Amino acid sequence: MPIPESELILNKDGSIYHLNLLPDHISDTIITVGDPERVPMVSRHFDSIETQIHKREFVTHVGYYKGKRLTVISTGMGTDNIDILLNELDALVNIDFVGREPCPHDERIQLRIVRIGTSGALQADIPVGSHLVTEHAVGLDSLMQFYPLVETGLEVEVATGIQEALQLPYRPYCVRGSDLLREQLGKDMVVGNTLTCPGFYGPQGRVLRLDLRQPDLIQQFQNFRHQSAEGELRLTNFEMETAGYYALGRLLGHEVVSLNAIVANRATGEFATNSEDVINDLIVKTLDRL
Ligand code: R1P
Ligand code: URA
Repeated sequence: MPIPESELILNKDGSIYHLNLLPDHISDTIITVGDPERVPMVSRHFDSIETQIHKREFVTHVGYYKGKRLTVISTGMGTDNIDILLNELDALVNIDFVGREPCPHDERIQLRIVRIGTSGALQADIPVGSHLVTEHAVGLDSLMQFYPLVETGLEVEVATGIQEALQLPYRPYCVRGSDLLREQLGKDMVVGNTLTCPGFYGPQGRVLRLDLRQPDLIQQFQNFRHQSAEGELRLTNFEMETAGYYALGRLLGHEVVSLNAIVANRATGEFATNSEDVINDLIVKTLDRL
């Protein structure tokens, strides 16, 4: 059965609905950033740029870096955008737009997707200015209420422990990312466990004019520990997308890694005065390791 026009939505030129891209536009390795203005911060390092396309918050540049074809796309903020990004990127490589059918299993393409984003540290020993690669991601957002994610025993234990510690009415989800990409790109970085929050203020314990339901939310995040045969697991940092990437990457069969420029530390109360430099250093390091 072909996928209906209301589900696989194509623009008049045959491009996919939100990303505005055709299958030929993208490379197998894709760098993603939240802020559209960060796309040229990546592509200015390219030797040449062959394609520039944008729609809404999704700005895409495709080009060559030291002879390697790379794509950089901005996503905006939040896992709802990551749902669009991952489904549409996957459709570009694994769905035949003419026949409107998924490609046969043995012809599926595995993308390498590298998030370069900013993040706040939860622990005092992770300084502002450091680079952190995510091992486990924990999602406090609702995206995985809608997909049959399969989690390992350890992942379920961690997510259940966080539900109990925070007294949440639902169980978060927990996903360990690609070991291969983490080892390739994250060498010399802090290896951490990232909490993905459905917001920047209340869900990250920030108080401006609104009180929180749980005034000690940050302490709960900081104090959480899970002991297992693999050792002690703590939450190191938070942001707003990584768990969505890791979960959808597992479901769709793509390799995904999240690299975080630590621009805030919620234990010490610091915010980086040189956040652009911290991000740029992470971009350059990543490009050279891909
Ligand atoms: C909040 O300021 C935004 O910054 C972080 C969060 O995940 C959220 O998207 O990531 P980016 O720098 O990639 O946007
Ligand atoms: N991004 C976030 O989501 N939180 C922070 O504290 C910093 C960057």
